[in-house]
Amino acid sequence: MRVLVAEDDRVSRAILKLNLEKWGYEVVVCTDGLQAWSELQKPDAPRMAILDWMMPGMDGIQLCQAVRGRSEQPYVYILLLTAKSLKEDLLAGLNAGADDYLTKPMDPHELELRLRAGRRILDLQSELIAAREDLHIQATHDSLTGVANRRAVLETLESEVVRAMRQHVPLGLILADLDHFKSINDAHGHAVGDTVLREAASRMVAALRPYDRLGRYGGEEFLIVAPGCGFDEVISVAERLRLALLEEPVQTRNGIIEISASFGVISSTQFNNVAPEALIQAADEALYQAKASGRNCVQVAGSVSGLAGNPPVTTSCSASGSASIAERHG
Ligand code: GH3
Ligand code: MG
Repeated sequence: MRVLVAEDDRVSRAILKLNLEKWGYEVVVCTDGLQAWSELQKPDAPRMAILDWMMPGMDGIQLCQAVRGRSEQPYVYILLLTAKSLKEDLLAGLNAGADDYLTKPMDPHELELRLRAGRRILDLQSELIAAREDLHIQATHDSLTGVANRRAVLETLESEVVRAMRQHVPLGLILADLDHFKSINDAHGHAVGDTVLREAASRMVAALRPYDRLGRYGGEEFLIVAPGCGFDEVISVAERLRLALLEEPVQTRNGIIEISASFGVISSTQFNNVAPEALIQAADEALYQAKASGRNCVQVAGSVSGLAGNPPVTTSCSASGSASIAERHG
């Protein structure tokens, strides 16, 4: 573990450094408060700091206050070191944000034990943060495919609809459903079906831009929110996804399996002030039409209340592709 030492007295600084290195710490030495503040602002700053109270530039109390005044930074465990021993001084130090306090002349053994206690607190805090992040991932991601889950992608849709309306930029929405997926499960078993689902999700994510969001909407159905996509762009994104699934069969433990999907798409350029639910419904109806027109194709939504009124459009339907998929999966 790295420890920052801020101490203007040369002898005390040398003793501290020597002891800390003996106990296995990597030491970042600073000779005044300003230098310490600059070190503590670096992205990989030490998470433990031993600060002398009286220093030129910025004193230990000011440093404590500056560190605690930051938000969204990893917690820094601060131990104040001072010749002051009055109770008011101790309280002022703790009030400024110090975690612990040691009076000079310091007892090296006591410092070692206090630093150990500080490390326990930092370790606990890291575990808590990791557990919280883990819970957040579980709550927002689909455990099978690793993509956003239904709730998370719907939240993205809601916020992107608001943003699109406020900034007067288009927003694309795509509903994708794997074709004849049930027959893959029936022919090869559920585990192979899971492999296909994972691969399909991963190929679609790879074919999207970083700021598009794909989520698992249902069993073998995916919802894609594509910010900035007008009518033509959302069709071409869906077409890219369609080809990403089609271009190569999926490798499974039961051999290779060819897959395809059908797509219902809608763009905000087609509507005025329409609720996310209405958009999904329109994309869902388009998806239904894509299935009805032979699958393995992209269908644009044509009728939703509030739509500016583009006629239904079927694009890139691959009749031969869908026929062969239909044959393969019965
Ligand atoms: P269509 O082309 O009309 O969409 O036909 P389909 O067979 O894809 O659709 P259908 O709704 O008949 O079947 C979907 C299947 O997806 C049924 C369900 O058991 C399966 N499924 C849903 N979730 C999972 C999952 O997590 N893993 C696996 N292996 N299968 C799943
Ligand atoms: Mg399906």
